[in-house]
Amino acid sequence: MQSFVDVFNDLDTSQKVLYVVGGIVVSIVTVVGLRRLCRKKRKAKKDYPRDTVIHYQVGRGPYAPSMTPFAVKLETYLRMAKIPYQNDHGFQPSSKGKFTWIEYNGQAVADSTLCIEFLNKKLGVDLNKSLSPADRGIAQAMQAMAEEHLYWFLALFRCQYDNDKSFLLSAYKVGKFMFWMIRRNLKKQAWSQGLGRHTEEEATDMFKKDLQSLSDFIGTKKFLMGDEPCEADCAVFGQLSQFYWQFIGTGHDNILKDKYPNLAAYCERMKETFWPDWDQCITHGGTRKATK
Ligand SMILES: N[C@@H](CCC(=O)N[C@@H](CS)C(=O)NCC(=O)O)C(=O)O
Repeated sequence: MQSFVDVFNDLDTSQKVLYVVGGIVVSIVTVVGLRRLCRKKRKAKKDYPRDTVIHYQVGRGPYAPSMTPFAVKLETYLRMAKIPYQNDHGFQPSSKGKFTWIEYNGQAVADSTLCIEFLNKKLGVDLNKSLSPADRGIAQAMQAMAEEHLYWFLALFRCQYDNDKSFLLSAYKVGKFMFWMIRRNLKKQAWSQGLGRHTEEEATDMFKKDLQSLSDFIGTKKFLMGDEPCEADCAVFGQLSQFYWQFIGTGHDNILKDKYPNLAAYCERMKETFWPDWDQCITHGGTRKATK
């Protein structure tokens, strides 16, 4: 019996080209078809009530409501703005490939900041209405530092530095291969962002400078911009929640409590104000006490 290679070799050039092109077309159609099928399956969601935000996020975290600071941010915003919402926990990322995201009356929105902008417009929410234009500017700058700079040190301590990873492995609730993939991806992102190219010592100094700036700026204020919380508090709290409650195994587990007590107090205040059900929103079932 002739093998496929023999049959192929017996063909003339034009037939070979036809075979190869045909093979490529069939492969592309199969891949596209399978992807469409999977997408259709992903869209077959539950029948959610109208006028309720569906917040898609990964599962709860052990000591804070999520391991993802952006999910803590978005959920805190939904609570601060008193918007009805339901969580849908799973590993389905947004159309931009990230967590966290929302759906509102069938409309999907990716990126926590764009979700907030969308809801502000749709529902006429303005959590910054008591701020002057200058204060809005400062709040925006603080949010950008927390999310676009401070966040990367969380990423680096989680994916790059040689710390005890046992907490992370159990907190992510994924297998060892997936854990390796997540960390590898994060490491690549930190490298592209730039902060991942510094030594651990250099990065740790920068990390502490961010915390010091936040600490100096908040001072004795109750919230970021004064007595009343504003939108940027959601983002700042989202990030700080990770350093305060879920920085375990990094060698800086209690950094907020020990070095920046006003930031620790701020985290506690945000938790008390917006998360009365905190203990039901964490998998450990009780607030972590500082360890020495
Ligand atoms: N700017 C985005 C950032 C979201 C983000 O970076 N999420 C991380 C988890 S903390 C993520 O989904 N990473 C997965 C990936 O990048 O593949 C937002 O505000 O939603």
